Parts: sequence; structure tokens; C-alpha cells
Amino acid sequence: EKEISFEERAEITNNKMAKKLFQIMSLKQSNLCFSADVESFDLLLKLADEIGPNICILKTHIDILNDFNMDKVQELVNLSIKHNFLIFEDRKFADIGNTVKSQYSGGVYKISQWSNFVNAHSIAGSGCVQGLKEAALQYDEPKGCLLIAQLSCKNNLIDKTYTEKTVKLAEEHSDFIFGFICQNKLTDNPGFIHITPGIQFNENNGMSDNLGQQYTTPEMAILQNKCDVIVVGRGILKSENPAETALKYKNTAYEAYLKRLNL
Ligand code: UP6
Repeated sequence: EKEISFEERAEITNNKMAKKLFQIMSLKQSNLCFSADVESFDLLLKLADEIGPNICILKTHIDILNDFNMDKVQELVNLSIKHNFLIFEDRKFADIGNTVKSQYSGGVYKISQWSNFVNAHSIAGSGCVQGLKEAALQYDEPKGCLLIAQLSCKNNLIDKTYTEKTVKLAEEHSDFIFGFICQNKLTDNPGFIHITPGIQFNENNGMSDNLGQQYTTPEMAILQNKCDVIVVGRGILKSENPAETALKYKNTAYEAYLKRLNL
């Protein structure tokens, strides 16, 4: 089947969040998402400024920061505008609609105010998606959500049927759901983006960590498993020069994508 470029997919999709992301990917020639898993917000901001030019997405776990405050969030938003990347809060919502709606918009973090998109487990079904969507509708700018269709970690409980049902759920809510956290391509629908964590260059220690994370290489994820975006955390963070390493991941992932397009 014919491969379609990110640029063409930006044109095809009706989902505003997907459109924006595909446009950034094509403009910046980047299908790299940096997973900024650090405990210091100041360090996160420093990394966001250094790595920002080379990424399409910066992924946060806002609840692991030990110096969180809304002023620093505003600084991150400013950096996302300066460097033209999207902020993805990896919250992995998984409760009933009414609860996730509050978790998304309220509490300490007020995730809906500053994140461009979030993700959710599909386990709770359409009510969960509906709850998040209702909170997102308060905003003029596009918001979106990815469904977790697969996990990278060893011995996780997701099976083939769960993944298929997740794709179906996404199709039923494609005004809000614009893609998947997954390990391989799940649908030919060009509007859905496939975002893949568990990525490192293979020179890293034994392709796993001690807590069940499993790694594949950028080339494997993009060429063989036909994913669109790679998510890299420790592969960048634990390297000697994170900014330089990020550029290497960016170039490798984008070249793999071009190869898939036969360019
Ligand atoms: N993540 C995974 N696997 C999944 C879903 N999410 O690793 O299936 C997230 C983790 C972490 C990042 O929560 O933030 O992606 C991967 O980090 P790493 O590159 O340092 O392993």
C-alpha cells in the first residue's frame, strides 16, 4: 500500500490536533518526541530550550516534578511557542468520565490549561473519552487525546482483542482521539498518528531496564513496525550531551520515515 507523507496527512485529517502535529512534523522535519522525565522543573525548562528546536512533541509527567508551580508551566508554554513543539502530558487517564474530567481540568496541575494533548487508557471505555472531551471543549485552541493501545513493558496485560477494541473506540471519537500509544501500526486511517515509546539506540545496556521496560531501535519502530513518532526519554537524558543525542535521534527517525516513503 502507498505511504502518505506527514504533509499530506495534515491535509487529509479533520482532527485539528492531528493537523497541527502533522504540520509541525513536516515543517521541522522531526518525528521525535522527547520524554522529559526529570524531577527538577528548572532542568526540564533548560532541556526544553536546548532540545526544543529538534522535537515535534515534549512529553511531560507533571506529577514527578518536585518543584512544580504554574509560573514554570507558563515558561514551558512560552518555550513550546518559541520552538514550535506541542506539550503532551502523559497522564494515562483511566477512570470514569466524571472523575477524569476533574483530573484533567482541576486539582494542582490543571492539565487541560497548558497541555496540547493527553492520553488515556481505553480500559474504561467511551465515558472516559467523553469526560475528557467535555473538559477540552472549553478551549478555543485544539486539544486532543491519544489512546493507549499497547504498552512497551514486559508482561503487560494488553492482548490483541483489547488493542483492536481500542482502535474501534478511537474511530468512534475521532474528533478528539487522534492516535495511539502503540508498538506497531494499527490502522491505515491516515488521520491517526502512531506514537511509540520504548526507544533507544541499541548500544545501550542490554535493551531493557530493571523494571520491565523493553526497547526497540528508532529504525525498527519506524521502518519495520511502521510507527510515526518515537518517544525517547533516558536514551537522551542519560547521555553525555542530551542536545546532541536528541539531534541524532531526530535525524535517525526522520531518515527512517523518508526511507519508508521511498524518498
Ligand atoms: N511510556 C512507556 N511505555 C509505554 C507507555 N508510556 O515507556 O507503553 C512512557 C514512560 C516514560 C517514557 O512513562 O515516560 O514513555 C519512556 O521513557 P524511557 O525512554 O526513559 O524508557
